[in-house]
Amino acid sequence: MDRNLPVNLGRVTEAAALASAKFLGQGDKNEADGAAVDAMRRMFDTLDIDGVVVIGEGEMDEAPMLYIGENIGTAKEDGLKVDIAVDPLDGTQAVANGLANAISVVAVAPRGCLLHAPDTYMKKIAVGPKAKGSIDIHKSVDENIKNVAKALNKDVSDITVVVLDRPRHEDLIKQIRKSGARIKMIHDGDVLGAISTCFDYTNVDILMGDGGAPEGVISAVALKCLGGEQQCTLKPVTEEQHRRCLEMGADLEKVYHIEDLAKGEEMSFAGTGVSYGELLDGVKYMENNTASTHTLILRLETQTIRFIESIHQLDKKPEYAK
Ligand code: VTB
Ligand code: MG
Ligand code: MG
Repeated sequence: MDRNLPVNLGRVTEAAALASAKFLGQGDKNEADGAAVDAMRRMFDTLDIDGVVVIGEGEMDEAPMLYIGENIGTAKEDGLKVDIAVDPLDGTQAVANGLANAISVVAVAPRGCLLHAPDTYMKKIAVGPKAKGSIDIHKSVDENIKNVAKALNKDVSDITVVVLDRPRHEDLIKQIRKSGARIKMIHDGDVLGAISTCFDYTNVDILMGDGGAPEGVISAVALKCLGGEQQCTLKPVTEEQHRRCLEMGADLEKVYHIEDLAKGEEMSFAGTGVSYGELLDGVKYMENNTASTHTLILRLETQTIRFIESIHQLDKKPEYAK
């Protein structure tokens, strides 16, 4: 894939972040999400790719923009054919309530390489590169924590597990506490949670728990670029979710490794902070009608990790991206 594509993906997530960050704490998650979706789509349409959305904001009838199957980009027949996975705003609730760690994310790979995951829950375990090879989703919480501690040369009491704060995780939380490890609870955003395991300064060692399957595909791309590991199983809860899994011929027993979610040797990821966070700063509004963004850009081919801090002159931006 074009080596400039990842940086252009950063432009896409920057635009979505700038468009949605102004709704921080305003109590309206749909408004924040809508602004992110719109800005993302318009910026995508400036890119010279022949893209298809495989992970998006719902089916065509339900979502007016960035629906699954939508064509993206200006390239036609002979252009670069890619799969696109988006979450224009992972953490709509976080933005609405003025909370941390909302991000805008996209992942891109050659056509056919990203799993068309059903919109259901997924049980996940993820670690960074130093603990790669030490997890097994079929083993107990306690065993996994002990094995990760061993791989990281840490005491179990120095291990931190990041978990989505949800009632469904009550038992998981009990098991983590019993093992002696620490817990970092997050309101939203298990994509960022998974990525955090790859950066020492976040002090997060393992992600555990059930989050969205679409988010699982996006974090698989990021973790692949960062050399981490993720294992997942589909976990439909409602009848509707079971139906979606069956329709897609999904196997509920299967352990999905990174390679099953994101195939091949070429892919890119970009994520921009919307609200404040440990790994990425949120959008900051500054003097003279400027705003700053903080973006993580990953490219598997070279495994380059870029953090880009941009200062935007808002009066020079198109209306949808400010
Ligand atoms: C997670 C989280 C998202 O959905 O995937 C979660 O990363 C799972 O669903 O930020 P529930 O919210 O129903 O628990 C989000 O919270 C929203 O997309
Ligand atoms: Mg979203
Ligand atoms: Mg989401």
